[in-house]
Amino acid sequence: MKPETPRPIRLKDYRPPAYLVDKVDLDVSLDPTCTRVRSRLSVRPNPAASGRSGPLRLNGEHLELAEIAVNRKPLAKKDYKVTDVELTIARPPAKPFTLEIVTFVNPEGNTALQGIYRSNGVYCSQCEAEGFRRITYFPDRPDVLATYKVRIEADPEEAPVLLSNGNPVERGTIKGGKRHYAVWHDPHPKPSYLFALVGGDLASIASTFRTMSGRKVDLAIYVEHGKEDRAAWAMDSLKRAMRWDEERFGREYDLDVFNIVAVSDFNMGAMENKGLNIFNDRLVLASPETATDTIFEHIESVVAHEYFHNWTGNRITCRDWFQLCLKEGLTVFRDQEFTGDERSKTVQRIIDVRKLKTHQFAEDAGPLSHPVRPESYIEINNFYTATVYEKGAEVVRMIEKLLGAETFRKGMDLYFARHDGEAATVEQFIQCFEDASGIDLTQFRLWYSQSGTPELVCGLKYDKAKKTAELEVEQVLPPTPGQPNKKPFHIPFKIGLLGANGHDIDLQLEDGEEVTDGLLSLTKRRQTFRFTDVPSRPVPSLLRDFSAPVNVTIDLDDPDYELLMAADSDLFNRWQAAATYATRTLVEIVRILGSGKSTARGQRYAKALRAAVSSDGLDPAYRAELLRLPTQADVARIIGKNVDPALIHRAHKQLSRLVGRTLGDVLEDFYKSLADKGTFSPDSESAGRRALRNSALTLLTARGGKRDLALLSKHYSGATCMTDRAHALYLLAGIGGKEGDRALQHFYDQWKGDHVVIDTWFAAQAQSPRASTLKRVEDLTRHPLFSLTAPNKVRALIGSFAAGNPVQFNRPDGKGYAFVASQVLALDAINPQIAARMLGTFRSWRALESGRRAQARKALQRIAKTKTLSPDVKEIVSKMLEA
Ligand code: 0A1
Ligand code: ZN
Repeated sequence: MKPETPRPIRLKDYRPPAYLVDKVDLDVSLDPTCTRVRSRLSVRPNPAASGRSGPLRLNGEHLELAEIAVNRKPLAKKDYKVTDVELTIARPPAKPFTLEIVTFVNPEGNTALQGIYRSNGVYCSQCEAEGFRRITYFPDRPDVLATYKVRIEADPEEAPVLLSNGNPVERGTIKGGKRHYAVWHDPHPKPSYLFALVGGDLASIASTFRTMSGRKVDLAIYVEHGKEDRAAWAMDSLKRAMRWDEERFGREYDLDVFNIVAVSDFNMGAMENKGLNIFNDRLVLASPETATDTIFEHIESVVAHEYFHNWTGNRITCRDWFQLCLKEGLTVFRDQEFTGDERSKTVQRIIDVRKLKTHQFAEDAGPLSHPVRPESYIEINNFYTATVYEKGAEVVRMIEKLLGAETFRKGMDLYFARHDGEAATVEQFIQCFEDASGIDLTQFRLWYSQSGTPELVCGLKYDKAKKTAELEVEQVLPPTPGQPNKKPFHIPFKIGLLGANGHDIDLQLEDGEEVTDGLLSLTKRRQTFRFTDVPSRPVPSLLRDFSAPVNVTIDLDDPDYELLMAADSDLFNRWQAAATYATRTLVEIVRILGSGKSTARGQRYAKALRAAVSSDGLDPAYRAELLRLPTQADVARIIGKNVDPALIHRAHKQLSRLVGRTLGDVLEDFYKSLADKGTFSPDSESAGRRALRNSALTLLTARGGKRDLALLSKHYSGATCMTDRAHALYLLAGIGGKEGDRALQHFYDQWKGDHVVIDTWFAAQAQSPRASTLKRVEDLTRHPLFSLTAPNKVRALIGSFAAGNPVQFNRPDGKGYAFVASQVLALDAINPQIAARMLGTFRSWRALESGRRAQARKALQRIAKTKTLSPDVKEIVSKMLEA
C-alpha cells in the first residue's frame, strides 16, 4: 500500500519520458519467497524530451534493492535515492549508459497478484498496468519501448517449464542438476506492461499454424496436469482467430511461437503479453461436462481478444494510460466482429448490446461515470471499465458506420502502416480515418471526451394529405460528474419506417436525397428529417443494429411494438422492440404494485411474444434471445430513481409466470423437440438449440406448478452437459426446498475436487433470491473451498451476490450492503484491485429509494472512514460519495 495520499495523474500533464530504454536484459532466479531479479538496461537520454535530461526516475514498489551500478560502477549511497514508489539517480551520464540493478521480490507473499506471484505453485507474472515496477526499478510507462532478453532460472522439479516473451533461445542445467534455466528473446520492442514470465510444473497441448506468408508458428497451451483435454477448444479458437485476423484485417503473426498459460489466480480474464498470453484458467478449460456453452463462447472470444491485441495493443501500443481505449475499445470491436463472423451476427449484436446496457449504461448513469478517454485518475487499475472497453468498442463501430466497411478498412490499414512499432494516441487513430475517408471527424471526437449516455428523444408526425412523415430528434445529454453541460454529438442513426403491412418504406428525404441503408447523420441538438412519398402512417424502427450507444425514447403504442416484433426486417430491432415492450410492461406493473394494487397486465405483451417467437425462419439462438426477459437490473436502470428492487423482483416474477402460462404449449414444444441427440458439440447451432430449450424451461418453471418443478428436477438429473446442468442448478437454487438442496448437494459432491467448476456452486447459491441467502453466503465465506485470496472465488460468491442478486443485496435492512462492505475491507488488505471491483457493485446506489439509499450510504461511509485504505478503494469510495 502506498502510504502518502495519492494525487491524481492528468492527461494534460503528459510529458515524453526523459530517458529511453532500448534493451532490457533480465536474469530472474525463481524462489518461493526470495526471487532474485538482475536487470541490465541500456539507457539513453530521450532526444524528444524538452531541455536537459536531468535526474533519472525509475518506478519501483515492494522491492528490496540489493545492488545498483552505472556503467558497471556501483553507485554510492549519495548518488541515488529510494522511496516506497521510486528510485532516483540525480545525475546520470549524459550519454547512453548501462544501468544494472539487483532486486529481490517475494512471489509467495504477493496476494495483490501484480508483479511476480505464485498461483497454485506456479510462478507467473502480471504487469499491466503497473506491475513491472513490482519486479524491478524501471520507467514503467507504456511509451518506453525496449527489446527484452530474459533468462529464467529455477529448481527443475518445482518449475520444469520456464517461459517468457518472444522466441526460445537456449536452455540448460546447472549446479549439478539442482537448477535449470531457459533464455528467451523478444525482438519486438515493447512496453514493460507486456513483459511476462512463467515457471511451473505444467502440462501442455501443442499445435502449429501456417501463416498467410507461409511461416510456421508453434502453438502451445499450458495447463494443470490432467486438464490437457480441456484445452482443445481454446486451441481451436486460437487457430480460427489467427486465420480470421489475416483474412479480415490482413494481420499476420510475427514470432515463431505463441504460448498460452492458464493459471487459477488472476485478477482479470486474461492478458495479452507478447507471445505469452496468461489466462485465468476458467477462460481456457472447457469440456462438455465441465463448461457451459456461454463459457465455450467466452473462451473463444477472450482467446481471440488477447490474440488480436498482438496488433492492436502490442505492435501499436498506447502512449499513456489515458489512451487505454485505443487498444481495448478497438480490440473488443475486433473480437466482437470475430464472434459475429464465427456465429450469428444478429445474436452477437444482441448479446453485446445487452452487455453494454447492463454494465456500461449503468456505470454511465452513476457516480463512476467517466469518458471513454478519462482525463484523470488516481489508480489506473480502476479504469479497466465497461466504458473504456464496451463503449470504446461502440465508438470504433460508429466510425465504421459513418465511413462504410471498405473505407473503415482503409483507415485501419493506414493506422497499422503509420504507427506500427509506436506508442500512439486516440488523435492519431482518428486522424487515420479522416485521412482515409476525407470525412471530418472533429465533432465525432467528443465521443472520447464527453461522458454519459445520450438520449435521443424522438417524435414522428405523419401528414396524411401531403404523404410526408417528419422525424424529430433531440439530443438530450444528461449531466455527469464534472460535466454539467455538453455539446451535441455526431451520431450515426440508422432507421427504417414500416408500412402497415410491416414492409420497409423507401426512405426519400424532402430535398430528393435518398437515404442509403437508412443511415441518418445527427450533428445538431435538434434535427428534423422530412420523408416524402410515405403512403400511410408509418411505424418507426429506430437505432437499427444499435448504430450508436444511446437511449432512444419515442411515444409508441402497444400495436406499434407488436408490429415491430412481428415484422421488422432488422432482426436486431425486432428483438429490441420485444425488449422495450417487456420493459415498459414491467415498469407499469412495478408502478401499479407500488401503489398497493394488483394487476394482470402483460397479456398483450405475452401474446405478441408468442407470435414473434413462433415466426418462421428464425434461428433457435435468436428465439432464445427473444424469450429472455429483461433483467431486474434492466428495469431498475429504466426506472432510474427511487428504485425499489423488491417491487421489481415481484413484477418480474409475475410477468415471467404470465409469459410461461401464455406461451406454455409453444415452450413445451421447444423443450421437447430440441433435446440434444447424439454427442455434444459446442458449435453455435447446437448451443443455440440448448439455449432455446433452457430459455423455455426458465419460463415453464416460472409457472410454479408441480409438473414444472418435476420437469426441472429431471432436467438437472438427466443433464448430459454442463450447460443444462448449470442452468437447472441456478433455477433450483432459486426455488430452494428439497429439490434445490438435493441438487446443490449432488453438484457439490460431484465437483468439490474441481476448483473451476465448483464456482458455479458458489454462484448459484449467492444468486438465489430467497430470504435465507445472505446467511448462506456468510456461511460460505467460511467454507474450506472459499478463499479471499482467490479472485475467482470472490467473484463467484461475493460478486454474484452483490451484482447478480438485486433483491437480497438490496435488502431493506441494509444487511446486504453491510456484508459486502465488510468483505471489501477484508479484501483490501489482500488484493486492492479486487476489493475496488467488488466495491463497484454499489455504483447504482443513488438511484435507490430513500430507505435503502440511507443504508447503502452508511455502508459506504464506513469504508470511507477506514484509515488504511488502498488508493484503489479510496478512489472508488470517494467518487461514490461525492455529491
Ligand atoms: N489487457 C487485458 C486486461 C487486463 C488488465 C489488467 C490486468 O491486470 C491485472 C490484467 C488484464 C485485456 O484486455 O484482456
Ligand atoms: Zn484487452
